[in-house]
Amino acid sequence: MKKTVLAFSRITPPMVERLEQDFDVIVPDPKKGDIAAQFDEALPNAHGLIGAGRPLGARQLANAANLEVVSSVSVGYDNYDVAYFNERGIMLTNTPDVLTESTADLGFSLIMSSARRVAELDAWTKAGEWKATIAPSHFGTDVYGKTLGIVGMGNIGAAIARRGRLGFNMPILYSGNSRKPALEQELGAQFRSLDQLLAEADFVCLVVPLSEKTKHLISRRELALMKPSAILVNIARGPIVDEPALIEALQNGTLRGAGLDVYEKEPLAESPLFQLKNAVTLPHIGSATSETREAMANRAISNLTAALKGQRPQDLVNPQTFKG
Ligand code: 8YV
Repeated sequence: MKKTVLAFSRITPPMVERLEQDFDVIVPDPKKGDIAAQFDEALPNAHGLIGAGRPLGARQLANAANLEVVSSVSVGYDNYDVAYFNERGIMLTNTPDVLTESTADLGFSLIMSSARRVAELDAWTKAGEWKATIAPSHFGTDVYGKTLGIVGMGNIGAAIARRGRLGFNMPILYSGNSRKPALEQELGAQFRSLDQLLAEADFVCLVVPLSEKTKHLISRRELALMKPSAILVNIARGPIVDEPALIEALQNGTLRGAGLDVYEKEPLAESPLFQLKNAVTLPHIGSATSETREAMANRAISNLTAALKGQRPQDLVNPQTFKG
């Protein structure tokens, strides 16, 4: 008998087709009524869950008696209660590597667009405001040769640092839990404490996973350490930054600008950020290219399939749950 896979967010038709080769697949469909009700009804029979963007823990999974694996179509796994998964022996997989370069591209585009006010001046031009040669009040700030601070030098952080160092001649600073001798060698990257990095960098790029330790890592005190001419880029997770404190710094001009892809609450419905010309606000698109989303989907399907066939999945977050 085929095992059952339940999708907890929308998955594409090619994903469904690939999964159906091995499994019975249930994808809650808004056309058939309440999605949450369909999910709850299918959950007790599900052996595997696949999707992204939905918190899963004791409350949501209490009825998932047959659940063996949750395959997340994301690299970050802060949505999942890993301690609970471990207790239940449920495997959790993610999709690292395949999104590294796309996400780094997005991080770098936030650096560029914040510095050169790309989004703001695009809106200004389209509003018909360009009536004479632009004034110094429209000038941006250079990226080339400025100091880039990477908070969290993992794969994505390193890919952003490479773009900065090799493409833009930027001295690289980084902070985090461990030294990276290979990157120090490759890019001349220099390790700093977070406070030192914040004080020295012209661009601070946040690329740390969200955890209890990194929640509000950047709060009022940390923002005050940054140069008033500096730009903060967050492509990691919203709660890493104390958003009201950031908004205040942007309003007061104690920080030049921010490039944001993530927020404390998503989707970002209403926010004082919408009034701020010095904030670039993107709708969490770090990995959102067709190629990368397809690669992530395939990686997630491979992880799920391996787990449900008793093989060790390539990207197992909690190895102690593998009983192979
Ligand atoms: C995901 C992300 O697309 O991978 C991650 O951790 O943040 C994004 O790439 C998103 O979480 C799910 O839609």
